[in-house]
Amino acid sequence: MGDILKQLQEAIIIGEPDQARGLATQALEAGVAPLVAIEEALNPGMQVVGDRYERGEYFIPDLMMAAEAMKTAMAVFEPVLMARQEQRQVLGTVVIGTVEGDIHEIGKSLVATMLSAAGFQVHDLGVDVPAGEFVEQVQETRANVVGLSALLTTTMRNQGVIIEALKEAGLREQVKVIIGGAPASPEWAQIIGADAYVENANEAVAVVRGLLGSHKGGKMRSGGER
Ligand code: B12
Repeated sequence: MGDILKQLQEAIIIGEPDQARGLATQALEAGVAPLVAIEEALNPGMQVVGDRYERGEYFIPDLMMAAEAMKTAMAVFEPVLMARQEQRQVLGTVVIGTVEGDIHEIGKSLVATMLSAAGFQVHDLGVDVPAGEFVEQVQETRANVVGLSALLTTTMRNQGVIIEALKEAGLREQVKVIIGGAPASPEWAQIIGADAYVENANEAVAVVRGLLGSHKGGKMRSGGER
């Protein structure tokens, strides 16, 4: 079992989507829980990829292939995670996306998956999402939480732009805003008026639970609840 996870991690690192799909399937068949596979193979694999890029050993095409391998493996795990979630009560509604101008999706998608697996109803708007679309979706889904991802120093300011747009639309009071991505920080969250900076996908679940729990009346109703 440990072997399969090691091989899966390697398939991410070398950017082999077909191998990643096969190994993810094997892991499930061997009884590995999807969250364990994500935490022990996919995440550390992407970490290695990022480190190699930063050391100049990997280039953009390597990153694209690793991202593709990561996505195919996630596509195997997601239905299983979601099936488990269906049996649970929805804890809240989250609208999440990567801000305008930014196409980094892996971290945002991981956070979305972890939140879904933990029992939140998640609306993932994808990447390069304009402020207006966040506002519309918050209105439409009556979300409790908005998650804003930005990986570039040039796009992180759009996290602040979205918060301003939520204020202008009169929605800021009804949602908690969490931000994440490499250039963000607790200080940045404070500057732009976000409720929290979150460092990684595991922390996201705890932080969102905490933010909603502290909201008046304890657990919040989700917009999607019937
Ligand atoms: C993979 C990658 C890419 C891939 C993205 C593929 C994809 N489909 O997503 C591609 C090749 C497309 C790419 C393109 C570019 N990239 Co790039 N990329 C990366 C890289 C190596 C890894 C990012 C990643 O996926 N990490 C793995 C995930 C799991 O981690 P994560 O994203 O940090 O997410 C975690 C946390 O941050 C947090 N989090 C993230 N988002 C959110 C949101 C919420 C709500 C919460 C709660 C938490 C949270 O939780 C996540 C899970 O634990 C980083 C380097 C790095 N170390 O970050 C550079 C990096 C981000 N890229 C960089 C650059 C410069 C670019 C390009 C401009 C390159 C170019 N010259 O074209 C373009 C920009 C394109 C654009 N307009 O967006 C720079 C940014 C520098 C800066 N300070 O602005 C970095 C830091 C590399 C570097 N050191 O130079 N990139």
